[in-house]
Amino acid sequence: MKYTDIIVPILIVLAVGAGCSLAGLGVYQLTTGVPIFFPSSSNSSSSTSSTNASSAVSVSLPNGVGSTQGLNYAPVNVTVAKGGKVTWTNNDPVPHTVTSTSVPSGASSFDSGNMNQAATYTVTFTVDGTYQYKCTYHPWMHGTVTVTG
Ligand SMILES: [Cu+2]
Repeated sequence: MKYTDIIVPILIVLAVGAGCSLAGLGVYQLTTGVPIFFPSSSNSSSSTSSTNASSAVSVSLPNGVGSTQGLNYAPVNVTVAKGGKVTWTNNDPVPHTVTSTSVPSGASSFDSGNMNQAATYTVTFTVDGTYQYKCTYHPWMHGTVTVTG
């Protein structure tokens, strides 16, 4: 048996295999309409959104905050886009509140009332500026929300 008797069939198999792979990619591209050779498009969109303030922010009332003066709302200071919302979740067994103490001119004050464990409270912010709030039960608990126009 000559060398070419072995290598030629192998080359044919490889060529057919490569052709099928390319055809598969081509079908995939036609089906999805996504330019498969430009995966950076998802990166550019995420970096664009990161330069803008978020439209939905979560704040935790962490476990132990009702009995530990070193704890606070987490994160204690947040920024949200105008028209966005902030949701507080009480992850502590102790009841708390989210009660505004200072709001921008023209903005409404807010008060969650009593929040038991696992309770959530959401405020939508339509006026830009800085809001200060506290827990009415625990004087060490106070945070800010900054709303950007
Ligand atoms: Cu509290």
